[in-house]
Amino acid sequence: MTQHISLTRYLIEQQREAGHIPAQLRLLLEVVARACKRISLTVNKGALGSVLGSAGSENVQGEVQKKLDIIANEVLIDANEWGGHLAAMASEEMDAIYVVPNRFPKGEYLLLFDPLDGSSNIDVNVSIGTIFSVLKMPEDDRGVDEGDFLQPGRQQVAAGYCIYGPQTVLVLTVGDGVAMFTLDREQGSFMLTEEKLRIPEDTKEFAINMSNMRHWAPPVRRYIDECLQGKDGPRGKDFNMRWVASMVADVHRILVRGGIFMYPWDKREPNKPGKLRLMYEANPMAWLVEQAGGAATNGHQRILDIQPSQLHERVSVILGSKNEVERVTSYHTAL
Ligand code: P6P
Repeated sequence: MTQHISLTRYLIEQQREAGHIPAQLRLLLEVVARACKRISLTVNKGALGSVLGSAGSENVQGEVQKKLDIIANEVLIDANEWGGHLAAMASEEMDAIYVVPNRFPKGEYLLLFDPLDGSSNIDVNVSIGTIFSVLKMPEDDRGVDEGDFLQPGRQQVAAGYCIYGPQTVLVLTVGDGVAMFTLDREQGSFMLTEEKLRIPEDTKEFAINMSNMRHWAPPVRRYIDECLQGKDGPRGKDFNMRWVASMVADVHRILVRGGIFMYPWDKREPNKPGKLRLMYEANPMAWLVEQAGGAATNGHQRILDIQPSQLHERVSVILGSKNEVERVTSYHTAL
């Protein structure tokens, strides 16, 4: 039987041997993983835990909050605020940043998260997940403010997600490739089940919400039309389509077997660059995908090079198999 090492041992080896992560970052990632375990247990209760349904409130995005959105957010705040490795946190569910209270020591990292992405799927028992991103505090002696978070995604020091599906799987990069850890509920530990993941550079599978087709810009329309023409069309092969409407689930599939995920700008809300958020959805997913040999752009530039101007800003997302992402991007830049 294959021996699986624990997340703890993997992180200690990343710290000790690969020199990729300092002790404070290792401790932070252990705490985030423990928080994800708690969220997984709560999500798995479903209707038995009276955690389903709407919370009767809206988040900063003007979206109806589910009870589990708020619970997951509180679990992450409570788990991370006292450890001494963070200066502040930012969440999709909170308008302003959360500065670590003065009663706790402050550290040198910033943690950003979407505590429960895909929450429209919670009540129908479809996979959802927590997405997280870690940045370093800029070197200066002034206090922490929102501006400290506004760093391009290439500055991330760790990124990952935890998918709550048939298995609970933590997917992580610290800049040394992508590793997957499956939760062993008997031990209560995340165990390494995949590492050095590679996304195939080509694919026959695309993920996009087809109901928005009439609203897309021409380059996206051209790409999907060509896929739909199949082997008799310019691509010379048939394509399959998947859309879970849970970014964590769609990206996990792409990390495991390839594909292209697109949530592009569309003319429904032309002033918004896209639906997904740059800082705590697109950036962590883009780094994971690039670390696995894929690509991630907004149609015009590498997502990880985008200089943020607002904490909750949105972005058009095209990510996955490298050759497909480059094709879609070339259709945009050819205009
Ligand atoms: P639509 C979930 O609400 C989310 O933010 C992503 O996880 C997902 O990819 C997207 O929105 C789904 O959006 O418009 O298809 O419901």
